[in-house]
Order: sequence, then structure tokens, then C-alpha cells
Amino acid sequence: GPLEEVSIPLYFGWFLLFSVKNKIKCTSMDFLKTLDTLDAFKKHSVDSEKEVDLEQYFKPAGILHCTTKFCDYGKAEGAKEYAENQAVIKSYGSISDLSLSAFFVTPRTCGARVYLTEEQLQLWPADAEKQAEPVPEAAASLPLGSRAHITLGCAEGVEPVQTGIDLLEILAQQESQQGELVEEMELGSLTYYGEGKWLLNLREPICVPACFSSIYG
Ligand code: 2AM
Repeated sequence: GPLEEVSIPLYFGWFLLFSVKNKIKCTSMDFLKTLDTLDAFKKHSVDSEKEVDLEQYFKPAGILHCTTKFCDYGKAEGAKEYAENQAVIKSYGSISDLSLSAFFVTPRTCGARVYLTEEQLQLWPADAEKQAEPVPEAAASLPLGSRAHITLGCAEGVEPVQTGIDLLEILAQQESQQGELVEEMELGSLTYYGEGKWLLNLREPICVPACFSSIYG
């Protein structure tokens, strides 16, 4: 009935606990600042004469989280099945550590890659990597959970759904060994994937506690 439909949220996901939000914001800001000042970054900019201030360029994301399933209040494909899944019901409200393994930047989005544990993968929809529109060509063959990320910021006029698509595109390129190692930084190794796409693989993953829950918006 209509009441049932109302009870399906906008999306499910892991929400970073309040205590770690600032840490992630600061670390990602540091990354942007460092990237800004690299000669290699300036060289690959569309307009190498113009200074880009990445911290201004990306509008900060609202609630820091890693979406598992975008349900659109039940309108999205598989939303009801997901909401009724036993693993989802059992884990609802539980806290686990998210492991952030990389930061990435494209002309559209800025995000952190999340490396999911076996247990967390139980909450990951089987078709998450294939549902992106448009799906980057090689993305369908990437392992389950490849799309998992936290959107940190979007360029003016860009929707956050783009962050996962950008990540899939970079990972598909990584898979086929495209990309040019640009610099070993303190945080990790920085690789350039062309067309303004950068990924910093963290030497030490950053662990952040998060609560599995949902947003009704
Ligand atoms: P994000 O997970 O990349 O940040 C509300 O819009 C949230 O749902 C955002 O966090 C957004 O992107 C995510 N989202 C929006 N549309 C989506 C879609 N079609 N598929 C997956 N996630 C989506």
C-alpha cells in the first residue's frame, strides 16, 4: 500500500560519526591544497596560466556518507527488495569502521574511495557497479564494491551521483594499467589518469567509524 512505499528512504548508507567528520574534511582539504601547488597539476590544467583553487572549486558535500543503495523512496529498481533484505534489517543502526583507501579528484567531483570488508559487502547491492548512468565501459567487470566512496565535493552544477561514476572510470583505467605515476607524496602515491583525473592511493588507509542507516531527506 502507499504507506509501505513512504517507509522506503531516499538512500541507505554508512554515515560517518560526528567525531571524525572534521578529520576527514581536514585531510581532504590538505590533499587539495597539496595538489593545487604541484607543478604536474598546473601542467595538466586546462588553462595552465590560470591558478585553480580546488578548495573553492568544489562545493562541500552535506552529510558525509557512503551510499549503499539509492532507493528514491522506493522508485529505484530493487529498492523494496533491498529495504527488506535480512542483512540490511539486521545491520541497521550498527557501527563499523570504513577503510578509506584513496582520494580522487576529477573536473566534476572529489571523493574518497572506501574499501569494504566481507561483512560490509553483505550490504552492497549486487548491481551497484552496473547501475551507473552512463556506465563506464569497463566498469561492469570490476569487483563488487568498487564503486564504494564518500563524496567530498562537487563542482558547481554537478550532482553527487557523478562521484561514483568518476571513481569507476578511474578504476577501470587502473585495471588496464593506464595512468602515469606522478609523485610519491607523504600520504601516498599520486597517479594521473588524463582529462583532469587524479587518484592518491593512501599508504595507510584511514579508518573511520560509521553508522549503517538511511536518510529520508
Ligand atoms: P553519492 O553516493 O555519490 O554521494 C543522495 O542523492 C545520495 O544518493 C548521494 O549521496 C548520491 O551520490 C546518491 N545517489 C543519487 N543518485 C544515485 C544513483 N542513481 N545511484 C547511486 N547513488 C545515487
